[in-house]
Amino acid sequence: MARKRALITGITGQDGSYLAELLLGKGYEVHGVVRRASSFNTERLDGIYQDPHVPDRNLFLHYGDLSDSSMLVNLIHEVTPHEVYNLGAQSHVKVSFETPEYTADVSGLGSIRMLEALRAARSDARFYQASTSELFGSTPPPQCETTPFHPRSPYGVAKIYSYWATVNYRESYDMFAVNGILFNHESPRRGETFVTRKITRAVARIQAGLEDKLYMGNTAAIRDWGYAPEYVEGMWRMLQVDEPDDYLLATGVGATVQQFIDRAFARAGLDPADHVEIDPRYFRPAEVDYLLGDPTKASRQLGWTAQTHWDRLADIMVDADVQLLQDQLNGRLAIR
Ligand code: NAP
Ligand code: F7E
Repeated sequence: MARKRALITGITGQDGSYLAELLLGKGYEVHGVVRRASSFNTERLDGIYQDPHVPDRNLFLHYGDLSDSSMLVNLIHEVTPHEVYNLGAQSHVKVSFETPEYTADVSGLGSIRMLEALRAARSDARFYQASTSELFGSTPPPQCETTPFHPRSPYGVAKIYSYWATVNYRESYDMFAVNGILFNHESPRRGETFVTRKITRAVARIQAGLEDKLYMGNTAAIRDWGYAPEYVEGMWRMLQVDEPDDYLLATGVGATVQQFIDRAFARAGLDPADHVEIDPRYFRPAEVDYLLGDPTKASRQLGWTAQTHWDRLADIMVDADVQLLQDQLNGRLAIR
């Protein structure tokens, strides 16, 4: 059988990089959309080129942007993918309050541009939309696939548009289009300004004596944090079933930001009381207080279950950031 081709928007992000590795390992030809930037932005893909077990010759990167519909149309014609994973987004909730229109354009309209490109090409590719627990916003937990939405940020509002666009194209045009409603998932590749990575990176720097203080926003918020490599496996499974449907991925276990802080500092033998301070700059105009997912449907129908909960995740991320910093410091010493 011919090799399957997958197209990933957001391939340079946390999830895109893990998904690319997963699909290459399964023998896919992987195509990714990369934004032009003034400095390298493909760092998370470096492992693919360095790992002899991952066939990088099957990875193809294309310059593009979710705001550029003609580019997306041309790309669909060129790649003729079997599967499309729309992971590209302005994905930072706090930043979305400062860039609401841009966030709506990329994280909202971007999905319609991709769906229209597929429709124009009469493609029968299976389409995955990166939906989010931010859709639930202020609706109390536990949240499942039928829980009403009440987004609390321009990011959540943009993503709700993409959620319904995906449902609508499935119903209107008989497309295999699905939403993965993913709760927070993290890893050593998490962007440095999301809360878990901000904490674990600071822990490493405080332990090394490079910093002394960590300034935080609302540490009472509760999140259901899982491990990103497990979640991309769930995305792939959503496109392998017979009938398209929407699924929620979560661990079913929640913790406060404060609990994550305590665990991360303890892992490095530090006391957070000596280092953590609250800075109102990190508060949001509207907060999502409590997210806790019920992943029963994914467990029953996809055979997917999260293996890593927030406490083990904190350990993994602290260890990785401590190691990363050591490597960087050693490199700097070597250059001198
Ligand atoms: P991420 O690390 O922030 O990656 C976002 C990706 O989107 C990056 O590759 C980024 O490119 C790309 N991108 C940004 N603006 C773009 C544009 N205008 N055109 C094309 N690509 C653009 O996010 P992530 O954590 O991997 O999340 C992947 C997706 O899942 C996102 O859609 C996010 O909203 C959603 N999601 C994430 C979580 C989570 O907890 N991680 C949970 C639910 C849903 P650059 O590298 O050039 O910036
Ligand atoms: O915040 C609180 C903050 O920015 C988590 C994105 O991947 O997951 C992510 O969105 C919580 C919030 O993620 C700081 O107020 C306290 O309550 O790590 P975060 P998020 O907003 O949950 C969802 C599912 C997505 O879809 C998004 O794309 O932590 N918090 N102090 C802080 N957050 C940050 N970033 N920085 C702080 O200093």
